[in-house]
Amino acid sequence: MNKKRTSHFSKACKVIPGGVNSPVRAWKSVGGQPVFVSHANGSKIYDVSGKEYIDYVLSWGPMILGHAHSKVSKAICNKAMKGTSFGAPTEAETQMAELISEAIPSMELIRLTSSGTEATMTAIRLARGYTGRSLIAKFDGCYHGHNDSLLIKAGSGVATFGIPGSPGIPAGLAGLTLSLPYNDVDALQKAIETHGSRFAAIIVEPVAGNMGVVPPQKGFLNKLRKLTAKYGIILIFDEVITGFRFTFGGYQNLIGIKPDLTCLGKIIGGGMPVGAVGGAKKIMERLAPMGDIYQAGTLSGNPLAMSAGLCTLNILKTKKISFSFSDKKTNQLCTEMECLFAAKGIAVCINRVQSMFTVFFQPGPVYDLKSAQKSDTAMFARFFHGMLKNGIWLAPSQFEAGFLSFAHTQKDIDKTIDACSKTLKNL
Ligand code: KE4
Repeated sequence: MNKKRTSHFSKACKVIPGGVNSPVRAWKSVGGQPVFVSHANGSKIYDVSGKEYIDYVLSWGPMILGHAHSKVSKAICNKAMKGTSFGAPTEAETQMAELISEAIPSMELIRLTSSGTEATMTAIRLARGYTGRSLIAKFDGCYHGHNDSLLIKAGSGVATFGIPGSPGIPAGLAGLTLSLPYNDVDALQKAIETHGSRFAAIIVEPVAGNMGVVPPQKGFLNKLRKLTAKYGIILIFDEVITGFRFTFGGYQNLIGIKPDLTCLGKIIGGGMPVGAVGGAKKIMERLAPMGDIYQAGTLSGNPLAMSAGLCTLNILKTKKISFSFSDKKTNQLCTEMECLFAAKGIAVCINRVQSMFTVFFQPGPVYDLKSAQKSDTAMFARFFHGMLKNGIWLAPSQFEAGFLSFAHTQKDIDKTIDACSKTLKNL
């Protein structure tokens, strides 16, 4: 183990719980000590010993243009010279809201926050306040940030409501959330017909990324939209990952489904802290100070986050036609990895949606949390460490998504395939 690495981690553990500021960074599910990063550029990330890796985590999605994009970094620096936060309205926030609303028309009014968690927390409070109802539903394996109402363990079946997914969450609150199997239209139908008009909202990742990549099956989201509309239930699309990942807009643009509220994050901040909740005017105008449902944030719409985000979105806007560019690379990467695994007789199921993918260590198919959990996580961990050794930085968990950026080159793909071939030799 690299000495520098261990000293960084042991030092961190003395003053930060688990040595990290977000649990997944601690590598608990793959073992070993986490690598400390010194810097990154384009598709590459460098650890404190100077080792270079091709990065497929991209800070969990935001870095779609690649790290330290010259225009984005310059935008942040220029803005920083003029002050970093004012706690007063700025034009950039209006420009951001206009750009998002232009790209995602269902977001008629938008409130900016500093994280995806705040965005989904606000969406849930807004839905409850607007409908006057308390129950909400989510889907097993979908993650929406660490809000008390959404960090719950599914009860068994569609009748039993959730239990706290973490100590510190009152059972009474968890008991207001029902968690259903993703892609299970029958369970959804049954739950809504049983509780229908008691639900304030149903929140969904339109493409799930937090159990590994699990695309929506045909008809699932349409059914969800139909049933929620029928019972006056607020449909919330959590597009924190998918927003501006597949197109200049949301996944909703590609499938033609209009949710009532949408949550964004990650890409719209260009690597700076950001979140956004937006939707139908009649709902959003209930937010203070226009309405009576309270929500706030010292750094919401922060000038640096706006400059990084606006720069990123404006560049993506010009790339509109070539989003498929990174999709082609993802397809090539996944197809060639599939061939390598098959040649070794190792069963994998690679789920992908355009530029996001997950290699599940199992024959598949993987279409919900239960099926995802059949994966051989020990084998994944060995693959993770093997690829790391061969200069490839994958997400340190079987149940996360891998991402490509516009900075990933053909050479990166070729090197990754080569690294995969080397890794499989010793798997
Ligand atoms: P943040 O509060 O971390 O900005 O966003 C929460 C969130 C909301 N919705 C979705 C669909 C998300 O994926 C996330 C956060 N994603 C995780 C990784 N899958 C962030 C990584 C981490 O927790 O460190």
